[in-house]
Amino acid sequence: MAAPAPAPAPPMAAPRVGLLYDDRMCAHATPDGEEHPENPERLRAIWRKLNAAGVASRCVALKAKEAEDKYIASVHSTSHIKLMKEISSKKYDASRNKIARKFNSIYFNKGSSESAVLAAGSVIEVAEKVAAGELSSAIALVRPPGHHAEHDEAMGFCLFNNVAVAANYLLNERPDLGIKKILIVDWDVHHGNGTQKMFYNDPRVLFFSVHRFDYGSFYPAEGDASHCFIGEEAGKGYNINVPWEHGKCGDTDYIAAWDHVLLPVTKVFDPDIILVSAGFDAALGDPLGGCCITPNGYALLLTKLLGFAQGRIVMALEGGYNLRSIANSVCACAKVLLGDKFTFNAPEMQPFESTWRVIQAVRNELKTCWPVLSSKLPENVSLRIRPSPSELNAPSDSESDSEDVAELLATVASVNVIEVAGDAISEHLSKMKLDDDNLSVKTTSSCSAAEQHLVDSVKVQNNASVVLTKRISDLSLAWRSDLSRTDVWYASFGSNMWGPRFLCYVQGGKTEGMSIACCGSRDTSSPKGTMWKTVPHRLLFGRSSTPCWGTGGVAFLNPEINYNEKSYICMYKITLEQFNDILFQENRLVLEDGKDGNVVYPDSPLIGSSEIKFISINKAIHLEPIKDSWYSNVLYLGNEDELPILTMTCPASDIERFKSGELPLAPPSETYAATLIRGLVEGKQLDADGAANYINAAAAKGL
Ligand code: Q9C
Ligand code: ZN
Repeated sequence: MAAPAPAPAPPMAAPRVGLLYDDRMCAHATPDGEEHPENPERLRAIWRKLNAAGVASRCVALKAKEAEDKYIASVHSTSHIKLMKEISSKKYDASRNKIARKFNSIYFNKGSSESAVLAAGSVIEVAEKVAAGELSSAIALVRPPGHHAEHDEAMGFCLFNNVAVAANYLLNERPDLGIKKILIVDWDVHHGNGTQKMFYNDPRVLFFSVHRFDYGSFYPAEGDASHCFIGEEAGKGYNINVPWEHGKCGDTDYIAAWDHVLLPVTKVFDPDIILVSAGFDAALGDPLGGCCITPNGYALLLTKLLGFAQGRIVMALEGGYNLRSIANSVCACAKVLLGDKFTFNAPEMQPFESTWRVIQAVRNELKTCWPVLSSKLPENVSLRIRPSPSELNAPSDSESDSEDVAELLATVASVNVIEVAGDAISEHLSKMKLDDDNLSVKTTSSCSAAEQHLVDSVKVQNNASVVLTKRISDLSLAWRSDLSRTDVWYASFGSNMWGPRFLCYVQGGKTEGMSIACCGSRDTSSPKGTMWKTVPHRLLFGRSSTPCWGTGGVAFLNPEINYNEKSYICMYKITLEQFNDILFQENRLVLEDGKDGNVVYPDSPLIGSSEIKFISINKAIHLEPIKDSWYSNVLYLGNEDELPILTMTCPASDIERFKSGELPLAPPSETYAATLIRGLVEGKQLDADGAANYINAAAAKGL
């Protein structure tokens, strides 16, 4: 007799998903209707979308609730609570705006106090219901946001730290609910500085923040957003930062951080509930974030969290400033919580090489606290090179590409139709292709020498600001060791044609005629070769004085090729790391820290490997960050020995300004000219008269 067909599994009870929306949190707005990214339309746009998509009606509707002072007081000072609760009253009518200006990125109006108290209370409300099992999970659509708010300070559009207040409420006020360990996942594009500080030595709260860091320059631009900040005392290991080096990070980068950092640790930590500081400003199309998580990307990140804490997830809105993006992203998340299955139309994509490097650095920092992070990551992973500076500089909210983004958003919003379970998707996405080209990164650690150098140089100092500098500089080690493995030809057409003068940029010091000493490169090894050439570019002398050579012009090369011209260049084979240090010195970007003569190099390279690629395609790269300097243009002069020849000059737009007289043309000073001549003579390119004629002719000829 044939076995009877197995009965179909009984359908799982539909999850009860709380959805908190309350118009009263739209009261907080700019005082005189000025435009602001953090505005009431954000909540309304999300609410409209959830209703239009039929999602709101599938959730349990919740209303906002005020937070009691004593709960807010678990993370904020009494004076801060008092000010935030009174700032909207008549008493402050005359001083409100002035007080707002004393904070960093804050406005207040007559509705701010009520919205702020409701935002904090609402996260408590939903967290309590999820912890109690009344709801499976919940989304609190709150504003003002919270994660930048500090103990005694409003900051970054945030008045009270809503998520921190709710976490403390569960831990301290409700032992009956049995919540002993909380995971806070902060996927807002900005670092959750407030939350980090509030739980920095508290092992009951594992705080995980993934954010743009950009070597310390992205808001809030504090060094404590770096991966080196892992918590203190009992809380050591319970603070995890994943600091992106640049924008344009998207689904795969975040998924890599989940798969290789957050999830392994979460599995060991085994939280009782997960609170998500759910900003959506890392979404594709966000005007502030510059990243590109799609709604389905958020859905996947959330799906991966649902496997922990018995699915008890509370999402609290933080940032997110593109109305379409946040509406679609929240909608996708709500569907995940409701149990919808979805497909991920994964295009062929890989994480950035910087993502891989950051993940390695994070794991390395935390591996003693979380041994699960000491496992070996796959080697020979195929990675995307970082976006070029021009790609990164292209503002994502500009008129020019807003249409493209709108189109993209429409597409990603429409692929929400629903077939395959999250697991298959995640497997597909987290699978990194084995290397088949030359973009692979070696996973062996090769920064130890540089690291040691840095450790030595900071050992003698022990104040907090120095520690911060050290911490930030730790990140620069990654690019330094990377770029130390690439060689380029640096070509000089000016005083650096004379070897001893060039060596000052490598070894430090000064030679005859120079009024200022150079600090040198961090790697002081001598060039691996020297070679002369001529190039079809016009040599000119412009500007009226230089700090190093005094009165008189400095040499430039017209970036445009002109076959009637012939200029001499002396090329030095150096590492790309040294090239950046020379670029820094030429443009006076190296800061001297007066006290003990220490020098501080910029934390990020101007020319990395992907810029090299970009330059060789586009022949030149105008470096926006130093556009008001002399040599903000790196010009590609072809290859020698398979290595690119790079020089530094002014951008083409300066040539126009030289022509119009807006920038002065000026002959070189005598000492400066003598140095160039000496270079040409000692380099055996011309005899003394010939060299003098060459320089004089270039100086005398109009443009
Ligand atoms: N140059 C949240 O997303 N930007 N806050 C200030 C100053 C402030 C973001 C820029 C961004 C705050 C919750
Ligand atoms: Zn943000």
